[in-house]
Amino acid sequence: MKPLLFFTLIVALTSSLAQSQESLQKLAPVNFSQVNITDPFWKSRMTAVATKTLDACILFSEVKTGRIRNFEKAAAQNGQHEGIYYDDSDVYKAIEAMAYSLKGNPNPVIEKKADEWIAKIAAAQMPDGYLNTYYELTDIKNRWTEIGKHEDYCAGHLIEAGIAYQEVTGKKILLDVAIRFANHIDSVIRKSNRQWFSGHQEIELALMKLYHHTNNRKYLELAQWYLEQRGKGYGKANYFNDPDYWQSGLPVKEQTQITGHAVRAMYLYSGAADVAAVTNDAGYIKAMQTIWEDVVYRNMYLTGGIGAEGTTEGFGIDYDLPNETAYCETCASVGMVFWNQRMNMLTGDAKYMDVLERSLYNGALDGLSLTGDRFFYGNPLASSGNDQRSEWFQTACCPSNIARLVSSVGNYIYSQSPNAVWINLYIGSEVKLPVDKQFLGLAMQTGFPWKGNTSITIIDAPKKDMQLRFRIPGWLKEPVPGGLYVYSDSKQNQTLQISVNGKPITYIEELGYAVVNRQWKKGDIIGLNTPMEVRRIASRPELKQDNGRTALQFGPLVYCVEGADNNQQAWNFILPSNSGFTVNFEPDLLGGINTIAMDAKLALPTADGQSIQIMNKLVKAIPYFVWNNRGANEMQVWLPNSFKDLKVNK
Ligand code: FUB
Ligand code: ZN
Repeated sequence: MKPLLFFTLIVALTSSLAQSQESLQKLAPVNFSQVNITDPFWKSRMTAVATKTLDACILFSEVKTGRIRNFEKAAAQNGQHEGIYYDDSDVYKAIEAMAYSLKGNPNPVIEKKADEWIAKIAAAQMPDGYLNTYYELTDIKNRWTEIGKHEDYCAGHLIEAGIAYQEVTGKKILLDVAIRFANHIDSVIRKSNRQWFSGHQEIELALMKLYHHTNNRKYLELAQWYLEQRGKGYGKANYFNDPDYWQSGLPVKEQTQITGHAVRAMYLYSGAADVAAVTNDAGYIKAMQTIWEDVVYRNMYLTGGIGAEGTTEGFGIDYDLPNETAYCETCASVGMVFWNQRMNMLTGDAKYMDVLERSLYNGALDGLSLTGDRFFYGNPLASSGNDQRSEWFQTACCPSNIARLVSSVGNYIYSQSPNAVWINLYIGSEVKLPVDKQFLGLAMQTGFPWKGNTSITIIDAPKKDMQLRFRIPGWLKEPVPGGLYVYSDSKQNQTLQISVNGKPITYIEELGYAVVNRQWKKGDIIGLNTPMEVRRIASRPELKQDNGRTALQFGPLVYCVEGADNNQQAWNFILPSNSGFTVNFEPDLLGGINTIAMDAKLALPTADGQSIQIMNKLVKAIPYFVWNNRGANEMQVWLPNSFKDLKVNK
């Protein structure tokens, strides 16, 4: 990390902490650039992004589609727009992912490519700061006339990319472009008080990043303005002209239910949380707590995926969560990570991190192949063998979104409050954090997600008492808060065990965190044991699609059965209630995973096809996120308990 960058981060963190003392926000984030990831599980995903996903984004942005050509043409003010009106956003998200990736995987070729793109983007910006290749190449007179056309969404992604690229490389050209565009929006849209809001949310959270980055209140006010424009009846939503589709049926503070397009909702509530954290507006927090319960208690898949409906790419009706047709867009799980982190920072409650971890390891990671160059857009929980990750999509929001999430996973591990450092996710890493003009340095090593043993070594310690707060993973006692899914086995719930220098210690528990307060010493070793075992899960009776079925979880990972491990079939057996499980670490399978072997009963047609024969069979389950890395084949997460619920794939 460059010394200047480090200094800037410390100042930024200290000022955000100072602000948090008088604000409703309990915790300040620890930025990914302060965290050195050493974790084998995450490093291999980050390497896949650095070596393959970014190449795919480059290939498809500048060779196989016209995304980069659009910027060149806009700069030349000549040529036809190629693709869809929101395609600029994919380029910005790819640059953001490149920036994060460059931090851990410096690569002059990637950096040169990003610089080249940035020069083209800058050249395409209009003198008044406007930048959108779709309108620049169609009819510029039509700009800012259709709320649904994603101009502010693209601007938001530009802002995020500009900040990320400057933070990592120190280069400011893209950020300056973004600031000019933000100023344009502020003067043209907000100042004229147009009947306008963001048809696809994103700019709100981006403006809040810009506010923190520049300390210019104008961007906070603009973000707040965008939030307050909702629920006033402006614009016509794409689907059934229903304003709930884009979360504008009611003002944000009056919303109580999750509605509509899932990614839009996640980005909206992330932006609202950011604004509330600064303005202390409890109205937003209250609304979001209610909406969050509506998501997690009634509308979330076990994988942390959201959005059951393909038509609207969004939420359906409560408890209606079909598995095979589950939409569960990768971007929506990425959005769950964003929103839940913010809710955690506002409240200091670990339940949000529990959900974040579920969406991250299951719903989001499933979007990326192990090789890094194939992607799921939707992430169903059952497949009859017709699903396959793609190289790219016509609407290609997901590849660069999962790339930026994976390469910035360091954002979610630690957070800080005055006199406390919070350990939220168990991911091998090193960090050095300012604590009252001194430092706390930590080095974490962990077996997650395969083993529940973690050890944290104190590398630097301030000369005073301070708290470490360790998240007690919620899955030790329940799969999810709110009871949509429950453990259905008779195993005793476990808890986090902590030792310091080999001696077990007691701790107090606050909102799902184990709080340990002491004067830490350099060389102290904290041992954390989060017992992992196979747990059977059932759903609430209202969730009809999972009735009579069981899902399996081991630690933070949801499991599935895939045909590739089971004679190409995953729908032809039942899991009796008395089956035992054996967990095996298989180093050579799918990059090294824990598999679960279980006694199941197969239903096979007899040779004459007239009846069904029952056979005992050892069935193997694998973590859900690694399925479909061996071609298209059958898969299911929810396994039938009895033959009455068996649905054989035809
Ligand atoms: O509209 C931009 C992105 O494309 C959305 O976030 C995704 O759901 C996809 O529709
Ligand atoms: Zn997407």
